[in-house]
Amino acid sequence: MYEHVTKLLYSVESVALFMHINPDADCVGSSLAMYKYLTNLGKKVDVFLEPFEEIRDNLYILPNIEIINANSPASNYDLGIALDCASPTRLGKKMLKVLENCCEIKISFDHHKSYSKFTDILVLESNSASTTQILYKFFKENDKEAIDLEVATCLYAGLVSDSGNFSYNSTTVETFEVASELIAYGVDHTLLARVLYLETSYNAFNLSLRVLSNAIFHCDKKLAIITFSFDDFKSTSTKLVDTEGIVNSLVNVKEVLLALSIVEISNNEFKVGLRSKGNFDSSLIAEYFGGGGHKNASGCKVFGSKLEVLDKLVSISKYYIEKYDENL
Ligand SMILES: [Mn+2]
Repeated sequence: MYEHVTKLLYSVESVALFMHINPDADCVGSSLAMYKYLTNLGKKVDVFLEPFEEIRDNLYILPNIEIINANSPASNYDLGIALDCASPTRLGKKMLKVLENCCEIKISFDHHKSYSKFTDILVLESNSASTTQILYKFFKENDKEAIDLEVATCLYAGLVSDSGNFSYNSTTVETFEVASELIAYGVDHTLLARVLYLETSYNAFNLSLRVLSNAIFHCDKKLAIITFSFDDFKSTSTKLVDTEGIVNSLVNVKEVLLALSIVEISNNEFKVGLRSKGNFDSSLIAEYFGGGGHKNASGCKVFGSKLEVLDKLVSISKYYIEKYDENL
């Protein structure tokens, strides 16, 4: 099913891999898995992340993470591959230019429901729990021998984290099949689940105490919201990356259907993370504000004062919650 991409991969010598801004475990996992796999096939591979973008501490558990941005971009690559990037803006301004100007052929591997095409070739499977799930099938069909423990570990990292530890709606029979085949390579799945999905730093724990104690609920507790202000970050010595996962505590409340995390990133600019349960499609709300993602996990940016942003988000969320209740 991937013959055209397979043929292309065999014919190239130099490859540049591109990650998305604010990289998560699926993005880093798919990039490092692709890096090791192609290196095992004898290709020359560079991995790029937009300058000044931060990689979360817990991702340093992944093999070969030090090669990210180890080289500056060369003037010419046979192939450029974007991983887990749903739109060109997700690459960051500088890296989008490198992909556009320095790569002869461009491919994208992605699994986002809302996707805007920006490469010559697109491998998009929106039913896949993670980008790494697609990559595993591709690697297996292409040259199984080049999959080793490091490749399997990076693939599993994306799988466990993007599937919400195999609990989101996107987790399918295929997800479990891929997981079991990866574990057969000797992947330490207990360690990956703990470090990538469950564990938090002491400072991030304090940040969560602060914001969760101020959580607000609407629509008979079906909608829950937490907000992170500059002040919250300052008093707990934390940053944007430390907000990751805190919203899950809210969606885990029995009554909650939709949980929002609203993070102040600059004046009048807020990053919103949405988490939902079951069939409630949070990405519809994210798309309304120009963002996107998956049914149970999505994101967007909303502009305006804190009150305006809250007002807008609450009213759109209420609309979708009422619509969902009507259809039950
Ligand atoms: Mn992903």
